Amino acid sequence: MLFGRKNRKPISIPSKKVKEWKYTTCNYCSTGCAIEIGLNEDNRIVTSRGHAGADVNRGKLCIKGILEHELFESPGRGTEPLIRDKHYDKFEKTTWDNALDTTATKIKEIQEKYGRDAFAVVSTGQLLTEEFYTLGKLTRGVIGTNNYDGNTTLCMASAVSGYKRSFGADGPPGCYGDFEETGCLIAFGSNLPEQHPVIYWRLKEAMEKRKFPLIVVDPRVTMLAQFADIHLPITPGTDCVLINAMMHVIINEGLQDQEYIDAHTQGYEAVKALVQDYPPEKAQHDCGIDEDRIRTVARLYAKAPSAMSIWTMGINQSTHGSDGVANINNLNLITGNIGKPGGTSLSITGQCNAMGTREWSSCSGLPGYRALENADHRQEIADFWGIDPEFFPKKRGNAQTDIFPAIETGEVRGMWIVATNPMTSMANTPRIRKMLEKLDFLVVQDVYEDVETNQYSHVYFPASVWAEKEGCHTNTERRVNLISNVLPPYANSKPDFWIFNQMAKRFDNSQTMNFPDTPKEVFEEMKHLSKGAGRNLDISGMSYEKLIAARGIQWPFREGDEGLQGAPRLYVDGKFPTPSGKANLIAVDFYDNNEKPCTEYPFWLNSGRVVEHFHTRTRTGKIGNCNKFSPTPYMEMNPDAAADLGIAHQSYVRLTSRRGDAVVMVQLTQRVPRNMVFLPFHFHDCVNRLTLGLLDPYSRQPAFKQCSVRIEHVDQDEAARLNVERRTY
Ligand SMILES: Nc1nc2c(c(=O)[nH]1)N[C@H]1C(S)=C(S)[C@@H](COP(=O)(O)OP(=O)(O)OC[C@H]3O[C@@H](n4cnc5c(=O)[nH]c(N)nc54)[C@H](O)[C@@H]3O)O[C@H]1N2
Ligand SMILES: Nc1nc2c(c(=O)[nH]1)N[C@H]1C(S)=C(S)[C@@H](COP(=O)(O)OP(=O)(O)OC[C@H]3O[C@@H](n4cnc5c(=O)[nH]c(N)nc54)[C@H](O)[C@@H]3O)O[C@H]1N2
Ligand code: SF4
Ligand SMILES: [Mo]
Repeated sequence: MLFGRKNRKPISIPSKKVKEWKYTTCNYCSTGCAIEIGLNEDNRIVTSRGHAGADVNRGKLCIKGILEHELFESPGRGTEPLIRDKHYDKFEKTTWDNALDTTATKIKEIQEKYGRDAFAVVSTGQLLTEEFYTLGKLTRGVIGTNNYDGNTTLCMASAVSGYKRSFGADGPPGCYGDFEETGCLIAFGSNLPEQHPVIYWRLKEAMEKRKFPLIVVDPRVTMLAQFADIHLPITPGTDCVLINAMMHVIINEGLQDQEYIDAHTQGYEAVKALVQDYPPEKAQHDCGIDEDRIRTVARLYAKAPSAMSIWTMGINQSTHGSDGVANINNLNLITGNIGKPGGTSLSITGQCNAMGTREWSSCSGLPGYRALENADHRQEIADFWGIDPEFFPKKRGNAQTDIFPAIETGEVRGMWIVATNPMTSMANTPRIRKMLEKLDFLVVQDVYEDVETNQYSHVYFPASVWAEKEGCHTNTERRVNLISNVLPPYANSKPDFWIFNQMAKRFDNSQTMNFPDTPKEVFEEMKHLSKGAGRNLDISGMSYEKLIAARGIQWPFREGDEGLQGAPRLYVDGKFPTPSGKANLIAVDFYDNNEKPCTEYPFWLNSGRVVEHFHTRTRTGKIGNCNKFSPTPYMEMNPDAAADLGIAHQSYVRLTSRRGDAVVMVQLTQRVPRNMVFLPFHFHDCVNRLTLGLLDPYSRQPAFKQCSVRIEHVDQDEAARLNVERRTY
């Protein structure tokens, strides 16, 4: 047989017959990849590709993005509004008018009887920014409840709170371009290759061009840890101890940037005094990293010409989440690594538009990072919306994790859940189930009617998804990008924007207000509200046309700014939006309040994600080429621990915690230490039946990653049957 070029048949890729490519942005994670969707001559979607001209992804997409166009016609999509009188009755199809009228009437009834805050609105990080702004106007300005928050409390709340405490304002100060400039990078509790694959690709490319040390702090040997120069397998929940010990070394060896500290920060003496209690030889016993490692890493970081930290849920989802973020900021401030190329504190955001909701939804305040606590801000927004400022509460209300327990106490009687699935995603779901059952009225607005939370609703609003709508997202590096409307809404689903506008019409006090008909007009309102001297969140120079031309623009981008390039970094001049203009160094002491392994529950329960699935699998569970990689609830377990207990690879076991139990399949792997199991949280009736979810005192974010469980044998046949039965798709 002959080999070689001459005799090789060329591979021919069948043409997809794309007639037109339509521009949009990915709707899963916060990386913010620009996508082109290919339509054939019948206007049907045949393929997708990463946009080669987009700075974020430069032609790349991950498995979720490349298959995202299969969502539009995936099983379980809501086709018509549904209604039922009582729980467990069968849902009946109804008209939009009836669904909206019934909901508006119920909201009014509950508010009249029990007070305005008795009706809660729980939102998400997955709508378009114009939709967030409109929902905020509706909730704050029309319905008027202070029980208004979103799933970002499960996700980014600690980052927001930490940024505000350190710098005086929210907003990640760095950008992906910092990878090209940095001299050292620490990643705390962030598994980029699986959770932000295209950010990881940017990092990897930068490291290939110019080698710099990558240090990964994670109790698991994640994919990122496998690529790291140094992996610090930290004891769960103790990152603050590690950082304090690093600062101890830096300060005691005189490696701090005293000039930067003196010119741009306040509170240094308190931090310096506190970290004296954290010598590495003592800290090692709490954080599980040996003292010499701590010293090596501290010196490496402080001596690098520039150094940066990134983090995700390993930090945020902790009882020390906000403190962890403040402490990462401390580390960067004392080494002069804020606002300079390659020197930054870059929180990697979670959901595609978790930034958009922080900026514009009014969940935690008023639009454009304004605060309910500030009388001038209340007046300004009330004047702009045309309402009485006294209608606004004078301080922020409950976070999502406090709204749900307020159902138990009878303070919250009705709820509108938009684009989130708390029956799977909140901690201790047996308790959440009881809360949902107790509500007098629940309306669920979701793309899928088979979403678990919908089992407890009285009314269901079928929402349109992703590119069936038009509007913006903001990604991890503050880049605003456009989702263009590629397809009409599926069946009789409606864009969330339309639903909010229709609901507003049903309340009297919207009569004097303006609810524009198109997202583009809303964008103009937001631009107007973003203008102002000294405001970083300024988008007044942007337009939909410019966003497409630039494939996304970072804020601030002010009216009159030349070109199409926003600001890559914040705080470059060392001025911070605090009263003194200086950043706050905050002494962060550690206290140990987690549920920890004990004789009865000897394993740490850690949870997180895998690359092929997104969250509660309402979307990726329906895409065959995503779901096939992990269709079954499973856990990672260390082979030595399994041998001790006589547990075989791919067998089923029961996990039990103080809250509940779950049956999962075992995957033996050295990724987890002997005293830990790791569960992807994507599956219903699984990890969150077990979790405790203690709350961070500042951010109210749950510690999803730290509690304890025991492992028991189960009947394999019964478990297999159960596993098949509970697989809804
Ligand atoms: N494929 C995919 N990508 C996603 C998502 C998805 O569902 N699927 N979701 C998006 C969203 S909303 C988010 S928030 C992000 C989350 O992105 P990541 O935070 O990167 O993902 P997780 O797997 O939740 O957690 C990351 C790591 O935290 C570690 N960890 C646990 N406890 C600790 C601790 O005490 N300290 C430290 N340092 N680390 C700890 C875990 O071992 C885990 O490896 O991903 C986004 N991207
Ligand atoms: N144990 C454990 N639990 C966790 C975590 C963990 O790491 N461990 N992570 C937490 C984190 S970081 C997060 S972000 C949460 C996520 O938790 P959820 O927000 O509950 O998860 P999703 O599955 O993304 O739910 C979003 C819902 O919105 C719907 N949807 C999508 N697009 C649209 C739209 O345009 N309009 C409407 N109306 N609906 C839409 C989807 O179908 C889906 O049902 O989970 C948290 N829970
Ligand atoms: S990396 Fe994130 S934004 Fe990019 S294609 Fe994947 S899921 Fe979408
Ligand atoms: Mo998240």
